[in-house]
Amino acid sequence: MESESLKIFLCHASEDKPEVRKLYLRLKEAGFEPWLDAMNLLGGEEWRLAIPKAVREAGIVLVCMSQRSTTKEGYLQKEIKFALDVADEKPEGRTFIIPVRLTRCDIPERLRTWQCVDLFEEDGYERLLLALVSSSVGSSLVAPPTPQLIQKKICMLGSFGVGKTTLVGRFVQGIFLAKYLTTVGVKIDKKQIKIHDQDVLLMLWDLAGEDSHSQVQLSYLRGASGYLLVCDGTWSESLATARSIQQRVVGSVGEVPFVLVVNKSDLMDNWEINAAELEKLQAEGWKVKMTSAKTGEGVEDVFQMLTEEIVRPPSHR
Ligand SMILES: Nc1nc2c(ncn2[C@@H]2O[C@H](COP(=O)(O)OP(=O)(O)OP(=O)(O)O)[C@@H](O)[C@H]2O)c(=O)[nH]1
Ligand SMILES: [Mg+2]
Repeated sequence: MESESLKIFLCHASEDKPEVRKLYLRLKEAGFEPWLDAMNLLGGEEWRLAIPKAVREAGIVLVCMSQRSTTKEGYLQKEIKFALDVADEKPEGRTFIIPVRLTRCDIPERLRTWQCVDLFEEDGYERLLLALVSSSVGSSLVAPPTPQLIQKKICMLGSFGVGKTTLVGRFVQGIFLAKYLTTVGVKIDKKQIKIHDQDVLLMLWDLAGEDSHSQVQLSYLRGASGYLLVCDGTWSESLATARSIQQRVVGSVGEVPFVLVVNKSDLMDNWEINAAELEKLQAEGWKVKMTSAKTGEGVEDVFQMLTEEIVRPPSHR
């Protein structure tokens, strides 16, 4: 996450530890700062003191439960009570607790006022990420939220290795990530921009790229206002993959604004994608833009272009 990550306290019973540990690792990958006693407690630190401190410092508490744990009396119950007390001190309307069901089970009475997420459902994890991202607005913003601020979710889609993560790194942090570290699952970042005097907070969902073994997980597109379809100018096959992804997006979520990003424009000597091919796509109505995450060429423009497309009323597109 940009600037400061959202701190997430994972409240759970020992029976659910293996499941919760998996959730902890996924949330860490996604750019959050989860807190799980087994992972975060330093040896010798007094856990009875450390836990209330961690709950108080958390931006959000996930109360993880299952059939196994909801019937059990014990520390989980104490943690829930403590989290509820802290929640009482939070400003009205602020999401502080999200009950998370790991398996189908009854939700304890006192947690029923909070919107629950079912992790066992097929798109449970994506729903949880959405809830976390919307609740983190205000906790780690570039500027304090204003009533004029609108929030838009944008996904980065394309083949593996085309530069999705590097483009986000250039745009958000202004740096070039030379080392290739493939993205696992999803990584979320934020950046606030201005479009015609309108402040827009972009939630950037950088997804794992597509390869011969795995397709882009389109369930992550839920709630997205638009996407950057990235290909690598030095690799013509990545354009074919981009076209195939775009068709699948239309088939699964319908027409969503997008811009085709032809990245690595600094490597013109090894260029494979020809201009005629791109002109053909433009003639079909595609928005196409060349970028280099290395030099920064076109990077700001492409995010700006997509956001303009998103905030413009559909009749003006
Ligand atoms: N020369 C050059 N290299 C780039 C550019 N953009 C990305 N790269 C390099 O390409 C490699 C892959 O970049 P990533 O951003 O990790 O690619 P990705 O699309 O996120 O890949 P996956 O996460 O595996 O889907 C890295 O070594 C980057 O440094 C660019 O514009 N120019
Ligand atoms: Mg990546």
